[in-house]
Amino acid sequence: MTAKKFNKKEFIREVKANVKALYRKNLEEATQQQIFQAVSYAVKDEIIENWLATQEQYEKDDPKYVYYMSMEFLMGRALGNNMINLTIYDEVKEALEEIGLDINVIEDQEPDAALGNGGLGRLAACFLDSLATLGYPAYGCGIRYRYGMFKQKIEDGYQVEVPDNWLKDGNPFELRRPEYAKEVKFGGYVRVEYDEKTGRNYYKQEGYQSVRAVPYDFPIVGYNNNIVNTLRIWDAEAISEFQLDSFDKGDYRKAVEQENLARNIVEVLYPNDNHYAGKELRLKQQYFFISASVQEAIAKYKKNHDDIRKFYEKATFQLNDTHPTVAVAELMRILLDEEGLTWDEAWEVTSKTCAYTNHTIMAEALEKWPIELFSRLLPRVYQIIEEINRRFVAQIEAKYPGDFEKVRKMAIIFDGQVKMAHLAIAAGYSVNGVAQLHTEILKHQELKDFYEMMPEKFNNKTNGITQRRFLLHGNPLLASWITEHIGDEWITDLPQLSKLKVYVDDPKAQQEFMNIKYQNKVRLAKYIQEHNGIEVDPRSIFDVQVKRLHEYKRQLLNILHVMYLYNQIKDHPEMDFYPRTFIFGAKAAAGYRRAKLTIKLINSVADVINNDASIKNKLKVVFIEDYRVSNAEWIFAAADVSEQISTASKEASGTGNMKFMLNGAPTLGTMDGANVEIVEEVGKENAFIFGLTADEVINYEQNGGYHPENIFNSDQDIRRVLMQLINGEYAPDDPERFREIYDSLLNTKSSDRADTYFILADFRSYADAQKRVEEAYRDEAGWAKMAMLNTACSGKFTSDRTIQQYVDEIWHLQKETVKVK
Ligand code: GPQ
Repeated sequence: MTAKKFNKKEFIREVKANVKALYRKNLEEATQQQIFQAVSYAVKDEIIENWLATQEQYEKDDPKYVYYMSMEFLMGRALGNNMINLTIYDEVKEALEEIGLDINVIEDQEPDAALGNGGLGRLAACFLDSLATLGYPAYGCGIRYRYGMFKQKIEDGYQVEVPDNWLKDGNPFELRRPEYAKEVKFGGYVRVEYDEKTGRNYYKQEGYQSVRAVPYDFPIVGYNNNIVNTLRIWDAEAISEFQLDSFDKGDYRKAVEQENLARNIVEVLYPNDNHYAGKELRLKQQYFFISASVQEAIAKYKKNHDDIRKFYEKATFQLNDTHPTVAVAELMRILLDEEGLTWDEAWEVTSKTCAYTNHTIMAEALEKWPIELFSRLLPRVYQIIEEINRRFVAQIEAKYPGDFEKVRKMAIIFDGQVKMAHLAIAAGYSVNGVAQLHTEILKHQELKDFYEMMPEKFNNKTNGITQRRFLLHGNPLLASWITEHIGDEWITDLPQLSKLKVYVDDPKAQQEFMNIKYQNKVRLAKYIQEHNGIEVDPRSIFDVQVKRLHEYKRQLLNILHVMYLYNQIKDHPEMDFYPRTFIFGAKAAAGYRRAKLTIKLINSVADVINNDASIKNKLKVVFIEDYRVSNAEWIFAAADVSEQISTASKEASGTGNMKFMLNGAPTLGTMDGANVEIVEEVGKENAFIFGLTADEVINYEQNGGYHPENIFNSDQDIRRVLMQLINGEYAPDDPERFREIYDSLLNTKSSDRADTYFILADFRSYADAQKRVEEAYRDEAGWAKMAMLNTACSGKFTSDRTIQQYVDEIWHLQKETVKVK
């Protein structure tokens, strides 16, 4: 299983040749960006043989593939990761040094492939890495957005969104594959023809508009195993006029409309996380990439199989949340209208092919499309969903005779809406949540009726992360230290990290471990100085909350607590207080007003505190601009404390929590999502747990009885902090600026319950937990042990384990091996 030998001389020669061929320049004249391109093409050359060999091997073995269908793949940078997985990172580093180049600077030229919002998109990227590393045949199927997740600038404390023109310098790793282009049709109407001979109705979409879907392939390099899978993302091009039906030829207006459709459809990623906005263009995006991907999966199957009724033996579709659920109906459409199967035959194939992952219980994330919009845009697909619904409702009625409530709650089409989750559950053979607690809540609360009707479909797959990116690449010092102590098998077998447990009481090992943490803090401090102009002390506790900005994730609880600490220090200047740096990183959806105001609040508090010389640098607050995969790798490596403080029951899993743990940062968190399992692995004494439990939260939500105003009235510290939101303490120029946040916590006049996310309920126990963090940190040996135990116990949270469970319990794929020639 060893990769091809790396030839340094040859590599340098190629980099130089690439600079010439691409830019007609010698190395000395080239910019760092140009050198990045040249190096990337040289690395791509190392990949291409394996890519070919893998696809040949698959062709020969005719395995079953998983098609991971996702609106988002948050890949981050490719160059560093590809070098890591090819196991040529150190060699390339040396080669570049030889010609006077710094690999870090070269890597830093690459824009992140930010084709995703947050956890859901990054999970998809980690899964692709694990699939290739474990040797499972897989395609990632998605959209090649021209503009990915916006870049975040902070101006006067406010978030400003800047377009992410990630393709402007060209993308060295992608491969355009026009030979696999597909036509995707929108709108028009359905004509039904009865065929006397077969006695069947035939359905034809007419008067439609179409776009040409053109795939771009990205190599997904497995770790040290010669396997290269493919991420296939679709671009939209206009159908050129000579391809138009003779009927449409010369229809100028239609030609222009089709061109606009093509231009708009892949223009931009919707920047919403855990939130459904119901935009027509979003549904177009969904159908666009799904239709193209399903067509391609079928075409691939038919190349060497005759019986389409056995399609599911060679392909399975994993639907990453409900966003790709239209795949169910599109597969039915092709099987019925193009392959000529009967309904029952088509349904058998579809329901053995599709599986669904749920990633949230947040009500505002549930996708429900108005039937008017849906049927206008996808007339034939809508007809098919109506029929799926008719049959499903009949099943419900058969099982629960006379119980109309069941139909009301479970139907796929109801109240003028198509409910995508219901479609995914009714049609799929598997429904999974992403952490134990989350799956239990699905089974017994959110999807209770579905679980009662079809319990066999439900299962849990606790999320995971790839250690190749988030330790081996992101934290090279710790990675080397671990390898020195326990060997390098952890790179593909993360539970090996438990072997580190014998070192947790060893003073020398403790010191080395904490020294590495310190160096990573220095690296981050430099980054913060360069990007934020704020000086932070690497000896202070780095207390970090990085994730999307959302009310349920409660960045507000964190910053209110910082305001409280500041009050304490001001009141008691002599108080013994261990210096703390509170680090935030978060993008808010462009249209999420309250989230954006929270960013302003964090920056306003930072301004006051960071500029108050009287507190002698005991407190610093930093908001890292443009939090994304590439800077995340450095942030996790440098963290002392991992803030995972969502309202219990609301965070389906979390995956950032796992990246912190892997890098030796204990969790300060609620018993929510995968935090529960983190505590299970590392022990309660090696985490800082606080707050209401999921059951308590759900009980309040269902039965009432929560009164934040009572807390406000009885706790003077809390009252004071809240008053500071409206007395101009942090907004002298506009004391009303943060009124909305204040009102959200106390005012029941607003439509929803005051303090929807139980911030006041959890404030005291959060502050107590923070106190425990401080005490624990003062005990150097104790802290080192705790940090090391977090790394040592993080083995469960590799995405390799998650993927193996998907393979064993859902997909049933066979492992492939590829030899190099
Ligand atoms: N998640 Cl529905 C997202 O990142 N975006 C979404 O739109 C939805 C879910 C997250 C979820 O909030 C986290 O708890 C999970 O860890 C993550 O998906 C991956 O499952």
